[in-house]
Amino acid sequence: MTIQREFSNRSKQLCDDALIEMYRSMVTIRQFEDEIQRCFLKGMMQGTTHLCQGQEAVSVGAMKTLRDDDYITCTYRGHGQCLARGMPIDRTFLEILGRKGGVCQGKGGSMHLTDFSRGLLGSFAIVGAGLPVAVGAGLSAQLRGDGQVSMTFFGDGSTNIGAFHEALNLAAVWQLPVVFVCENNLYGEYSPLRATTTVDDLAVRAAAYDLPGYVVDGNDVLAVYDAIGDAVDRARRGLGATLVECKTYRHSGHSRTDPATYREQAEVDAWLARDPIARLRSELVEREILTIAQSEAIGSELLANMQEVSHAAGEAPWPDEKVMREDVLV
Ligand SMILES: Cc1ncc(C[n+]2csc(CCOP(=O)(O)OP(=O)(O)O)c2C)c(N)n1
Ligand SMILES: [Mg+2]
Repeated sequence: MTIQREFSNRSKQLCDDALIEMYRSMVTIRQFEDEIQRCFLKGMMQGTTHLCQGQEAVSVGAMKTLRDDDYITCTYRGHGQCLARGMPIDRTFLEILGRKGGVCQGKGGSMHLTDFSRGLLGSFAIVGAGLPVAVGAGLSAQLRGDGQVSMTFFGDGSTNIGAFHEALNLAAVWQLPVVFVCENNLYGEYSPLRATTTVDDLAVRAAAYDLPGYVVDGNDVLAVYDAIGDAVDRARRGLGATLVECKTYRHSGHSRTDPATYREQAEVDAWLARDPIARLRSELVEREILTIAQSEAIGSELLANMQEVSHAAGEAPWPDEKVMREDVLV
């Protein structure tokens, strides 16, 4: 089975308002991550951060293809997916700072954002751990037969983990409605993909399970929407799972204060020139859906709100001690 690189152009059917909403969503994620990084550096955040600046198009393009009752799992680098799925900015911020009012009552933090009401079954800090859970959700959807789809996000590094192969195998054998979305950002922690993996296109691994493998430009939100839309369609029609590899890049380091000095500046510059937000903005301006002035106004409006949310989260109380003892299995 060969890799597929051409997809339906369903994005042509998106109305202007939908495109502007996707733009707003990507800008929101970028500003959110920038603000979380500032809070982290100020010592306001416990633990660590894994930010997704540069990868916003994958989250936004993918979420746009889903129904409200679909399921999602993601990784510790999952803030973007949660926000794109509609997790409220303020409650997400509170959660990451470990405060009262957070989506998980401040007990999950950055790496465990979860919201069952939105089908967000969990962010997983263990590499590859979200895939089998998504397969289980896919099995439940198949048994109910109501056309739900389960989508799981993971990094390139996860494709070398046993759970990745077990998940693809089971999804293939049982023809489950699962969409495997690999965000190939070319690095697993501080190791370039080539140091740990012998293939350039991770989508070829789908062939081992007789599943379709798609490769798409993960910095082009409309291309992501087209490709993942096709995979979701297959799943909903009972045709089974697909592995979609989105080629993308994280602008910052792996986590915390990683300066990412293991990357060549020329490589970083080349990817910054392909910034997914700037690309969508150019396209919308070219198509006369948005003016530069309007895009700047959107940026300022969202930033003012983000700063307010961040300030309020920093002032918010810690969870009550009683709450800390709830939901704990002893
Ligand atoms: C099973 C397991 N092994 C190792 C780690 C440590 N670890 C955390 S993130 C990471 C890199 C994963 O890279 P990738 O899947 O490409 O995701 P990215 O961070 O690039 O989004 C590793 C090895 C872990 N969390 N879980
Ligand atoms: Mg990676």
